[in-house]
Amino acid sequence: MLRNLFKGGNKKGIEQDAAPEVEQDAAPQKENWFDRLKSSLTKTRNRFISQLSGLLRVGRKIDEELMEEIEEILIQADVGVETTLTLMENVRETVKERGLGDSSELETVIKEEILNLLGEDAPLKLEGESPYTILVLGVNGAGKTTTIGKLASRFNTNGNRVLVAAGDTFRAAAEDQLAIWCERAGAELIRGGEKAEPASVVFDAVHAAKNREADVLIVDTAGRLHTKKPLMDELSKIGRVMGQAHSGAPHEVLLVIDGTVGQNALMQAKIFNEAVPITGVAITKLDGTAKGGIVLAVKAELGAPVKLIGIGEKLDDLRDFAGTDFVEALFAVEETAET
Ligand SMILES: Nc1nc2c(ncn2[C@@H]2O[C@H](COP(=O)(O)OP(=O)(O)OP(=O)(O)O)[C@@H](O)[C@H]2O)c(=O)[nH]1
Ligand SMILES: [Mg+2]
Repeated sequence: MLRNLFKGGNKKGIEQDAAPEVEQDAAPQKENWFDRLKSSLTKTRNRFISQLSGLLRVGRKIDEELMEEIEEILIQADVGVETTLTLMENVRETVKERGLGDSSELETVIKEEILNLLGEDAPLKLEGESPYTILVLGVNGAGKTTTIGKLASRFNTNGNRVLVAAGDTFRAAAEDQLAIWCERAGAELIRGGEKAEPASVVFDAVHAAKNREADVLIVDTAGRLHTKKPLMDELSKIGRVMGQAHSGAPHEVLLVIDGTVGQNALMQAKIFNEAVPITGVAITKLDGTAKGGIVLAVKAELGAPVKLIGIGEKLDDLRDFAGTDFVEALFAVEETAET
């Protein structure tokens, strides 16, 4: 069964005891979508593209010196050394193939090659045997719980019955924070209490989701440092327990990365990927960071696509990642700079 996450759906008799506080009017929101994305990328654009465009629009000759200047800008914008070198290698090849000589023609090639690097869009879809299970992980404060709240709200709005498991039993306040999000999102919360064993809370939650015929179960986990081996082992255990309780689970392993951390977050991500293989990445806090270049590096360095981006703290500030829109927003010309 395939339940589309973003197109409407019927409510299938779900009780709606807590309507999201941020109610949206779909049409105007769609209109504003690109502007919101564009404005949330302002700092990254200033750091990265404005410099790049300045370099490319002066009609310079394409030569090694120019290529190296571009590389420097990309690295400074948190695209990372490895990804920058790969990207620019591809740019050089395309320039050669097309016999380009003037720098004004480079912007298009760079955009194309960024899109190649990002790969196909891979939005989160609910498919397979229900309940569809999503395990959410990441370092402390990355934005896991907030992203879960936003996601739960979207699923609920689209007519899916949503359960959320409070797998973060580490901090007393964690369950309460999740409970508030669940109430806003119209999702049911399965909790085990402070200091309960996370894997056993999650095991119970998978069974509850099956018994209640939920469409989706989202599992919150405590933030953890990638260097803490026992905590990483605990994550592996949660993943295993989910698989024992429900075939194919976890269907999605969503790593939440704080966009303001930049390149360091990728190092952490690689270790999470070893504990539980990641199927997708959500990058949060892209609003207000100049380090958005990290988005370009995720697929190339982790092998998992960026599926979601967070551009604010509100319920509707979560977007499907769409490569073309992202690149267009990143390279958008600032209208305000004209006068
Ligand atoms: N500006 C902005 N803030 C965000 C975004 N996503 C999350 N935050 C904020 O980041 C802070 C941490 O978010 P949480 O969701 O609690 O993070 P967490 O990963 O669950 O944290 P722990 O459970 O403590 O590991 C909160 O203040 C959120 O409001 C985003 O996309 N943009
Ligand atoms: Mg949390």
